[in-house]
Amino acid sequence: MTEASEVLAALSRAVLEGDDESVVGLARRALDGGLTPLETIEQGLVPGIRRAGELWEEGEYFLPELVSSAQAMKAAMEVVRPALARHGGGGELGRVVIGTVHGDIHDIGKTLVGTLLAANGFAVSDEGVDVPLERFVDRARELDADLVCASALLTTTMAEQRELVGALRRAGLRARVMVGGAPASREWAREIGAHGYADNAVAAVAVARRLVTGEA
Ligand code: B12
Repeated sequence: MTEASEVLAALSRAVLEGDDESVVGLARRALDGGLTPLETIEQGLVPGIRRAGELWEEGEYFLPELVSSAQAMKAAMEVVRPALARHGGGGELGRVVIGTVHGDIHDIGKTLVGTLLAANGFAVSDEGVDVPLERFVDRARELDADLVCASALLTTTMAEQRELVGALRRAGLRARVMVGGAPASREWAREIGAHGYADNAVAAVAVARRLVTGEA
């Protein structure tokens, strides 16, 4: 095994085991060793947290273990995020409001999407988790947002994405809507009248760019 694949495997394991002490050192080692922040996240951290979710679904993990894995993932993200955000930009591509919908506290994917959008030239206002519809609408109005991004990780909260499309339309705002999160899909986005969907943060940047520039 190469040093890179070793450190990525160790990162996945540390997230899976909820080892938030080793995970921080390993994340630094990955970056110092030349892995990009995205490689570190997508090939190291994400497989670990996804596996934790599978074990939870299979009844092997209980909620405390899932919470520990999420904490380890977040600790590592704190190390990787500054490197990811470094490129920055002046927000010249457009103004984005992003949040996780009401009733939902999953924030790892949403924060990753927001960070990558900011790193690629969007001015991003991250409203956090459990964001009520009115807050999305108010912020979109205040900022004259080009794009509103809504994350939902639960089948029970994804309906909020539909409500959001309607609420923004009723408010007469011009902002386009992009949705995402594990239960969402292209078909779902089409069904609820959202303008865009992406299943990962890199694709989200490409879709956002297309939505605000109007390019195909
Ligand atoms: C970590 C985790 C938690 C952590 C969250 C910690 C945190 N601060 O975020 C904790 C332990 C707190 C948690 C709690 C719960 N969870 Co949970 N959780 C997960 C888990 C394992 C991983 C999610 C994650 O962070 N993935 C890593 C990130 C990087 O990926 P992502 O979120 O999918 O995001 C990517 C894409 O989806 C996309 N994306 C995300 N958002 C957006 C937005 C836009 C606009 C776009 C374009 C793209 C996009 O880009 C991201 C980056 O590539 C998932 C399993 C899974 N496979 O998703 C379950 C999962 C989502 N949880 C689940 C459940 C049931 C719960 C609880 C209800 C459990 C309980 N009984 O209390 C609670 C819900 C509490 C609430 N009200 O929200 C279920 C949902 C089942 C369902 N179909 O509804 C899942 C699927 C687990 C499972 N397999 O059953 N959870």
